[in-house]
Amino acid sequence: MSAISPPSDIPPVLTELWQAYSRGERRALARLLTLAGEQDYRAHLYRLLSAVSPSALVVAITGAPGAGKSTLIGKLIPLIRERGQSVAVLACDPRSPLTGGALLGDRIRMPTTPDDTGTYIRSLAAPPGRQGLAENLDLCIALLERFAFDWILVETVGVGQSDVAIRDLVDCLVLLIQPESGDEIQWEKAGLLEVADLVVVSKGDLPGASRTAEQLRQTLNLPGFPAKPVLLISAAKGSGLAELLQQLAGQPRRRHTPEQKRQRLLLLAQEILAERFQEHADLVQRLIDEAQSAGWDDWHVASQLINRLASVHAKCERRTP
Ligand SMILES: Nc1nc2c(ncn2[C@@H]2O[C@H](COP(=O)(O)OP(=O)(O)OP(=O)(O)O)[C@@H](O)[C@H]2O)c(=O)[nH]1
Ligand SMILES: [Mg+2]
Repeated sequence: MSAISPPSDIPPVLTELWQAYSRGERRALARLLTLAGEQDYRAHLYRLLSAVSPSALVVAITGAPGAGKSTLIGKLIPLIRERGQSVAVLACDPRSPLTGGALLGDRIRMPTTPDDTGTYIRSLAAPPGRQGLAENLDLCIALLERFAFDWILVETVGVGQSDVAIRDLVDCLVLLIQPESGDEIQWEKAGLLEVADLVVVSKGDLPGASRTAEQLRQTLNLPGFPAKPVLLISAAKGSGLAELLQQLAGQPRRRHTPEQKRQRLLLLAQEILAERFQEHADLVQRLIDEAQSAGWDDWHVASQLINRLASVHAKCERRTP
């Protein structure tokens, strides 16, 4: 990693951490991943990370709770290490890591050697409104990418819409489906079956797994449409894992195509907008009161909210580009 000197208006605490992180210190990486969730630091981190050139393969593994995501990741880690490559895991937890049990469960299912510097596992809390997708995920991926991990695996609980959004943050989206769970119907409704790059039926050692995979192949590979791979694996038996890894390694790195970049920017803009509405709750309330007495329609109120927020920010944010 090159030790780029941070610009002079970066807070001193961040400058120090950035230098330690640039020297490859994992403790600094951990701290920066925490700061990536704090509003005061996010803009600075985006600036520091703007020169990162894409190098990692970023794979999201999503699926219903209990589909076997953590177990699968736990089995992929040693296979990736055997290839001589490093791997970082981001587990997006819809519950708070302080109160939820998932963090501990995930760690147990993803055993790692403590002194293996080629592996890193981190849990991210996803705010309730985001339904499983951590809002600082993009920044965390960039931090891990600059730390030179070859693979970044993201575990998210599939809850529909937010996982469709995750597609734009990663190179490859894997949808994990348990045998005979009926989940296919839910994913189909949410559009996730359509946007997933790879569909994997987990727990291939259980009865009905081959049947589920066959049904999915028939549903997904209709004549005239691009073929979508459906794989059958068993983390318990270790079957299908090498094939899955090979498929993943061969995926095109689409994260930095113009279309993905555009989608990521839109997602970020929406996040910033949502944060700013929260920051300016007083302005929002004033406008709603005003609208009520003036009898405005909802569309007009919403448009005014955006306009006023923009003008407040234009006044207080006189930043040089
Ligand atoms: N029979 C069988 N069970 C499995 C297999 N993989 C995982 N399981 C079991 O499925 C259960 C859920 O596995 P996890 O890996 O925690 O699933 P998850 O999708 O990460 O779950 P959440 O993080 O809670 O959403 C555990 O009891 C695992 O032991 C498999 O290949 N075969
Ligand atoms: Mg899990």
